[in-house]
Amino acid sequence: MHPKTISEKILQAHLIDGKLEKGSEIGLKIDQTLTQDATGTIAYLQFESIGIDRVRNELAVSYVDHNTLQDDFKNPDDHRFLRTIAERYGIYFSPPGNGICHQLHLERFAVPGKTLLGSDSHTPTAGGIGMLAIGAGGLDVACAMANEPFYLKMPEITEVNLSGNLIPFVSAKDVILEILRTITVSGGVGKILEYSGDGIANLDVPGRATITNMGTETGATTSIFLSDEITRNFMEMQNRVSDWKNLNADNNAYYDEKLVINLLEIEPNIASPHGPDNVKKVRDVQGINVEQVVIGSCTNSSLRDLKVVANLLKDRKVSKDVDLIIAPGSRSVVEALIESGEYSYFIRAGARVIENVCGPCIGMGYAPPSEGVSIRTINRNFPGRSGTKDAKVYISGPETAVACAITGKISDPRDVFAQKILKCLKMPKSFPVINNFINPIPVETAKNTIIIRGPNIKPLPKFEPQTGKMMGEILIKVSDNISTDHIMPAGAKILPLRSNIPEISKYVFNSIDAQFYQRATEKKGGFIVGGENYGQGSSREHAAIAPRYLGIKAVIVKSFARIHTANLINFGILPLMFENKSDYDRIEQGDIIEISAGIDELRNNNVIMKILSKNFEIGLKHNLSGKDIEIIVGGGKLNFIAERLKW
Ligand code: MIC
Ligand code: SF4
Repeated sequence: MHPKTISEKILQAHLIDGKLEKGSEIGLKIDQTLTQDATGTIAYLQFESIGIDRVRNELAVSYVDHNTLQDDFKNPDDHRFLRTIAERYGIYFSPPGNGICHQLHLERFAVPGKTLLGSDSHTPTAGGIGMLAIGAGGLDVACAMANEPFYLKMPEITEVNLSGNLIPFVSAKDVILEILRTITVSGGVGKILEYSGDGIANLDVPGRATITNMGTETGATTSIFLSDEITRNFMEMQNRVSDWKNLNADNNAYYDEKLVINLLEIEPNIASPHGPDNVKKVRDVQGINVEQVVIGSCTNSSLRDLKVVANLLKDRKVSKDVDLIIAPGSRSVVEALIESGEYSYFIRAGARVIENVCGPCIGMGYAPPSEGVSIRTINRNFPGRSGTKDAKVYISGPETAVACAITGKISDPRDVFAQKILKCLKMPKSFPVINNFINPIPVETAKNTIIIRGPNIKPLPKFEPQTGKMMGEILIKVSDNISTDHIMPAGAKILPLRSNIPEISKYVFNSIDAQFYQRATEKKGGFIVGGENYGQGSSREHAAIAPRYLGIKAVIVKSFARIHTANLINFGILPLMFENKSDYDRIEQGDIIEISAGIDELRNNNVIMKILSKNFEIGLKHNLSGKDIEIIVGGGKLNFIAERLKW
């Protein structure tokens, strides 16, 4: 037996199908699942259509944290649907206001050595505790709840070696921003980032979770830390030390690649508009006027982070030019801050403390002013995501965010605060555990639960197979790093339509091309052309279902992000790539094309695209497994699973 990495140990223990050989397809047993409301409504409709009586995996949790504004019936109807369907099928339910899914999962459920599949791209947050946690589309999570294996290509494993100590006012967020600067938003695609080195001892579990959370922005399949005494202390604080186990890589374990980071060299970092890898040293952009600061999100809303924020705000005032908004990660975090008296430091400083939700991170209110500069401790600053198209959103750690809130300018915290503030930070011995979850009820009672559906919850559309000879127009040609926020925008206006595919489809590509919906409808569908890393960002399967609903047959790009590719496959859209990337320059929006993609062409990976309007042809390729081809040829994964489980 060769020495193993942490990832290999967990993968091996959960392997149902395939071999742990780089690039080959593996099927994994999934222990735990999580959903959040914005992806959950469709995921549970899909689960329901699978037709089993109760969830079959170890633990399934449904969180409500995204769509929490209730300015009409839509969101509360969705919440009620989610509560009743959770009761019906044996799922833990976390009502709105309880907290942000990833923060809560880390506090209450994450277990070292187990697997977690979540319908949210930041599911790898639980990697901070030593869990193999992967983000996926809702349909894949629905299948995992039915105990179906989760399939993926065996990732490469990259060792990220952290050495040395962090300097004061530099924390986990600055570390992951440094990694993003180094490897960019596509540097992690097809990889697991596994952390090692003596520098890990500097990082508590929330800090590790900040790093694994934002590993998602590198495109990585997941990120993971070991489980050690620090993990044990965290779990003890959470009153669930019995879930702890020791987990580490074997000596001399083999990694495909190694990245070395000396923590001592890291300074306060900030990602500038409009991408999480556009990272600069705070010192290099200091002095820019700031109008809004947002502290929170699944990246930086832990007790550790908010204690730092509270103590930096103590006896100070937020600048009159700045709106400071704080969204804590959970009720327990708030309770601990109330118990210690630190909560009042927010209030006295003039901060607006809002509900324990995603809120501003996903544009659910709290949009910045026109052309405003907003400093946020979130993980994504794609254009328009904040709700204000021309806002300039920067991403920083909590220390820098507070420095900016106080001075009204982008400022390095080392210049604003005295070191002694951080030295007097004290973590409580135990965490006030507030369990406001609604627990599963026995199966016999659960069977009688009536699932309540409001008028906004529309049935899932049925899709017919679309392969063979496909003809149509290139409806849009986009550039590199197009995110799912570009394809299917979120925000307070569009998010409430997540359970209504016909309605939400009207907003596909809305932020970059307001005519797209009309064009796609008039032409009865067609094709999308894109550049590198197409579909980066979220797990939202709506970025595939809605284009599919509009008749998109194939997406042809230079390269794809992982979760979006899986979602395209699940909904029967062909994810194709240029054999020769320079062919991207030879085609334009409006070109009429024909693609021959019958089962044989797909199996032989020999797909030809004819540009009929210009009279030339080019070669395309794909990364589809045999099973993916079957799914696409059958019209999508729901049809495939129906066949497999013989409904
Ligand atoms: C995000 O941060 O973009 C979201 C909103 O949490 C998404 C999920 C969604 O679109 O519902 C994600 O990260 O997967
Ligand atoms: Fe919520 Fe933002 Fe985290 Fe997505 S990234 S789960 S919107 S807090």
